[in-house]
Amino acid sequence: MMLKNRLEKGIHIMVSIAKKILKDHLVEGTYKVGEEIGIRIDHTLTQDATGTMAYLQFEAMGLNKVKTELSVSIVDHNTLQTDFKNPDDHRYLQSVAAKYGITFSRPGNGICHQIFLERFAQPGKTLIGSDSHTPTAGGIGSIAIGAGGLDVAVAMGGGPFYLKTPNIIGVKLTGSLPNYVAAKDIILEVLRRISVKGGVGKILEYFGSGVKTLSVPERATITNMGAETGATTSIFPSDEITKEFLKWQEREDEWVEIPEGTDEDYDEIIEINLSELEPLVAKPHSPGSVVPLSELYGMKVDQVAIGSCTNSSLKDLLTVSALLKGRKIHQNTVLGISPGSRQVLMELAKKGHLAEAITAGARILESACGPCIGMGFAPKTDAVAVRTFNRNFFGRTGTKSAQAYLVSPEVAVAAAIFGEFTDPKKLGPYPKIEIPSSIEIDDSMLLAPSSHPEEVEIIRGPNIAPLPEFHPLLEDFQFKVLIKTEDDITTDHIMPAGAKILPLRSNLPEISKYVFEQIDPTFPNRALENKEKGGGIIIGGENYGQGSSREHAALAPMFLGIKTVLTKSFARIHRDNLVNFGILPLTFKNNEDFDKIKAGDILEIKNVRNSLKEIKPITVRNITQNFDIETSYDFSEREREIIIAGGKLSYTVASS
Ligand code: MIC
Ligand code: SF4
Repeated sequence: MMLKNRLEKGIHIMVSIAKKILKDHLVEGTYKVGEEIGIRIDHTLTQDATGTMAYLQFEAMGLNKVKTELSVSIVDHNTLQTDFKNPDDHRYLQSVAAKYGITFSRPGNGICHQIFLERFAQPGKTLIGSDSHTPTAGGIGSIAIGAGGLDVAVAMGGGPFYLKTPNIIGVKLTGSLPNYVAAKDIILEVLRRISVKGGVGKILEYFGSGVKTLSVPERATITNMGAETGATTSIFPSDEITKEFLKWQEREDEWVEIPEGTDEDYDEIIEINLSELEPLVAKPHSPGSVVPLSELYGMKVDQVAIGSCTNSSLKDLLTVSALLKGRKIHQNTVLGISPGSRQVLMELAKKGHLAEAITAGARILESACGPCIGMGFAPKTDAVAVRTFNRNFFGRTGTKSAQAYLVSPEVAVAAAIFGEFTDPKKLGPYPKIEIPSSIEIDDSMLLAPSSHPEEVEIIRGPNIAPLPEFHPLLEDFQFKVLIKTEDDITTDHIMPAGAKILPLRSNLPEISKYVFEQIDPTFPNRALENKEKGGGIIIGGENYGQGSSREHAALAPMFLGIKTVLTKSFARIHRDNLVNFGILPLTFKNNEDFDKIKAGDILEIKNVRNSLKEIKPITVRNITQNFDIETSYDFSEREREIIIAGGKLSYTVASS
């Protein structure tokens, strides 16, 4: 019986929500923790920075139309438009959407996750998106997972999405948030407890009496930043509050009830009493370096940025305006606000709230990702930058020497007014925020697909370079250790973003010149020199590739001749992206071998295709130092075939 029918019949099934939805969408495999399953995908989401590559890959699959219930393409990352590159990409995306049955959100309409939550997300559905913060839609009760663009392209073509059956962690919320403590502090508390690796292989599912105290956008703040724990996704139940939100968005008919689980439904439980929480801050350069705000009181703040897909809902920005009203920001602090969507921006503008923020000295930035991804509003040298965003990775602001701290909107406003970290209670009694009972819904920036797709021509500007060639895995190869990294290397280290590099996302040869820019700018040239001599290997520590879903962090190294990445452990999406592009992700069996390997060593792997086919161990020989390195892998049969074929595109085209 379909979940919807069961729910309509009012049968309460005592299993976790995530498990219910996953099982309901199961098309391959057996639902058993750790085993690979394939699930049917109802909705897909792309943004422009990963979208161009995803649609080039979709085009290469040779289909006429997407096969999903709903596919949406949103332009929000590359909106600086310092030259032709961004607008060329936008036109390409618009034409692809019109031709292949995809709804297109024009630049200026807002940040993909905020728009998707407002206008599209539905409880009980499955969504994959080519952005790691896709779990934002978990705030409405959908299973929403971030993935590489190629996985999204395959799902648009009707293929299942594969994942390891996750453990379901119940996050039990009790009590209610004190004034000046926000939803952001709940997810910072989760990060404080489980760190940036604690969610790997898990789904965080929220339940308990505290859930009822949180609105959908607040729940979405939590599921959004759950990505920083490495979790597969995060999810909330769908209840009366969800129904109210959907009604507010004039989508009440899309509501289904999904009752919350109980203690018995979870593999593990984390309990958080909201009444005991205090304002928290994630210190540089990790969302997991969480400390109480009070530890930082008195530290001078140079820049405050409010917005991003984590904290720019109407509720957030009404709170910000109410706190700024009648005040002026500190003369040594700059404040930028980027509203999450055009819907939010229009509401603030029409009711005069924007004026309150502008009068206080705020600079209103475009409704887009903007400073979150280093697209403008970079802080000054050595700045302390206080942001309501979800990531503070090294260099991400656009200024290498800046120190970025992640906080709630309330703490951000206090920092902007007083010019230092301080107790937000100094702003006076907590304002009473009235969310208007109805708002204007204007979908005119959403373009429906063409009703005459055969007449639509795909428009490609000079920035759109063709896809590279993919080669099957060789049986034996030798390669050089080109870099050896520390733990927790992020995709921002591997393939940085920002105003200079992000516009090159559709042009692999160009963007690959910036691989490892943040930590070793000599890497691309050294890799290219070595490419013809057999290629290179990257040696990584724990949690290698955490953060973004950007497949360029795999594609660009592949273009530079990287054949293998050998680490202590991987972050989920990056590992999957390596597989998708035919790079062999291996892990050390003994971490002492990590210590022995040196940059510049020549390594060798023999009989690798055969070993993969027969699931035999793969031994890497260090020729330079004359020792063997035992490695591990946990590929499914499908993944082994993909790697051998030289990546998922060759594999998918060959098997369709
Ligand atoms: C991010 O927040 O790091 C990004 C930019 O949104 C990425 C996607 C990308 O790199 O294009 C993400 O979260 O996946
Ligand atoms: Fe955009 Fe930042 Fe959200 Fe990524 S985290 S989608 S860059 S707002």
